[in-house]
Amino acid sequence: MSLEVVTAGESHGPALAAIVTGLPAGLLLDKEAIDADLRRRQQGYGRSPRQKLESDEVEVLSGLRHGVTLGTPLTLIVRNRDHKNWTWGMSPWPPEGEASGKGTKPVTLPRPGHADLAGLLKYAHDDVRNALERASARHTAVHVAAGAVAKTLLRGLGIGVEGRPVEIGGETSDEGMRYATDAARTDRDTLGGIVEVVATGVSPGFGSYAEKSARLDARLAAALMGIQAVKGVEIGDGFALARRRGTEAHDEIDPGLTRRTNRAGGIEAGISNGEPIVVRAAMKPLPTLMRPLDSVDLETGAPAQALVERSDVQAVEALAVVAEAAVAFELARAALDKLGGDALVDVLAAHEAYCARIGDRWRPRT
Ligand code: EPS
Repeated sequence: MSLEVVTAGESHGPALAAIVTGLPAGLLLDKEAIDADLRRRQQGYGRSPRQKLESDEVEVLSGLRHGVTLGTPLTLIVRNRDHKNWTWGMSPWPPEGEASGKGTKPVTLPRPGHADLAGLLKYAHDDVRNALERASARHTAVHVAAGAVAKTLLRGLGIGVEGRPVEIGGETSDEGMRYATDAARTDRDTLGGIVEVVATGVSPGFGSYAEKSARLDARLAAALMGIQAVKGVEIGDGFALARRRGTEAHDEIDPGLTRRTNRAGGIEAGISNGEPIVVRAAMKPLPTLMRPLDSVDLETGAPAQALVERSDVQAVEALAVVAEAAVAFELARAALDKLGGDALVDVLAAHEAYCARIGDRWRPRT
């Protein structure tokens, strides 16, 4: 059984949920470590006032007993504290009593760049809210919880995964990123940026060229493109490779099987090659704008300005945590595809035997 996750939940609904299947039994989880990643995702310099309302914390409904996985589906829940302001507007059942709180009036002003218009047309909704609630990046919270579980498994295999912002609003220094965020806030505008995720300690041989769906680079790209607002992904030197000659583009192999460079970003032919895995994701500026773009009022068909709501100035630091979780989840999936095992002890034994076969230098250093 492959490692998989499905999630559910609306941004202002009662809760977000993730069901993770295919985890081996015997993995010791640490609630504090999962909550620490949830907190990291909420921090960041450009976050919206919404983050003052939320203090994300994981709850587990199944698949875990006394902190140890059972090898059965693991259900993770993160509650939306803001739901208390939307109990009428986001009531799962027909609401009772007078309309009160938020979300009581239909949204008819689609924001360019958000799911609003295409989602409304696709699902035959008459309230944009029915599209935007699920399209919102809010549910990245449960993906981060699932990623924290994946990181626990990876740590046992000697693999570390870390994400960080490398560019915000075109600026690459810490100070420049803050300055750009402040300037955009003053101008009541939003920014995008680029994050980088590096995974170290990955043995060669994760992923496969046998099928395109098994290629590790394809899976990482899909996982990262699946995150809200991501418009580009590159692996290793990525797009820059296209502008180089072959003699300047590849990573020469030394007798000890080490590489002098890592232009491939640790993946050749869809398989990890033992070098650090390096991936980057590009995020567009957030589409909820305080200075709205031109749109149309779907109720009247007349030209109008798009919906104005509270928004983050930028969420690139949050994306770094979400991208880290996505990469960790895909690496854990590739590791379990390679090593199998219903129980963690079997996974670890298979990894040990595999590392012994390909050479001692690949043994995890934990
Ligand atoms: C989001 C809009 C904002 C963000 C939200 C993602 O939410 P709201 O509409 O409630 O102000 O704050 O992100 C989160 C709530 C979060 O926890 O990351 C969107 O439209 O994608």
